Amino acid sequence: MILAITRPVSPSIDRCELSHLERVPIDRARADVQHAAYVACLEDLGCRIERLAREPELPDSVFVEDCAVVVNELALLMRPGAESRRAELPSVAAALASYRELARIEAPGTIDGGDVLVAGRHVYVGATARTNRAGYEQLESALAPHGYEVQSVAVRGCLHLKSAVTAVSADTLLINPEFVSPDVFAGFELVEVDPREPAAANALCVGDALVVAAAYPETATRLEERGFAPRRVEADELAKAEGALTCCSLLLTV
Ligand code: CIR
Repeated sequence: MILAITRPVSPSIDRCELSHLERVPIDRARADVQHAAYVACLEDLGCRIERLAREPELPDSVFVEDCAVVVNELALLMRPGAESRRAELPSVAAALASYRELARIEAPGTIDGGDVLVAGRHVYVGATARTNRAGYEQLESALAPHGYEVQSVAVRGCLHLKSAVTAVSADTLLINPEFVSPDVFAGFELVEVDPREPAAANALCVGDALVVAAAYPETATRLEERGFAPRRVEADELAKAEGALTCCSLLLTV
């Protein structure tokens, strides 16, 4: 069974961190509706949902993915690159402690979960403004003993590695080649986003199912042409906070 840890949208989301987007007003009610539909989709796909308490003072706290990387062997708590986000960790750690042994990235390391793509035994780590070398090295030390091959990846023009590339099945990645070099991912089948939809590379794999953002129909068509049957969810209000689909949950097999 897949457990999905989620957290409702903070009422202070308007004060979220932004790196590559202009700040525009976020319609809280609409963001709530979209988030609820996202959670309902996960439930419909068979996930058990564990909802963390809303965090009124933590603007980005809906994006729980950035707080941890969870593999079968352990949960590794991140140390987010944005200081405003570090207070999100304790509640995520408390939830994960029931299911996994915990380990932590310590200062001076910084790393956001959005920068860590786990694809089988391969772990790709974005070198971004949020993730530094010390964070990368600590993650490698934590995961390599469990048989994971960890690799640092250059990323340009977007917030996180998973803004640029995500797994859509065990052997296929969805990628925007403008943001990350396809050459890095030798051995994987690649589906490129439609060039008119640069933000479309973030899709969420839930077991054998695939969830994509409704805002990127051309990329969804490309996936369908390659034999995928993606479900669409509306997430454009959350996208104004620079968050996408993987960011809104932590998925773990329990
Ligand atoms: C931030 O800048 O940290 C948030 N506004 C967005 C985080 C999105 N998370 C993700 O892509 N994993």
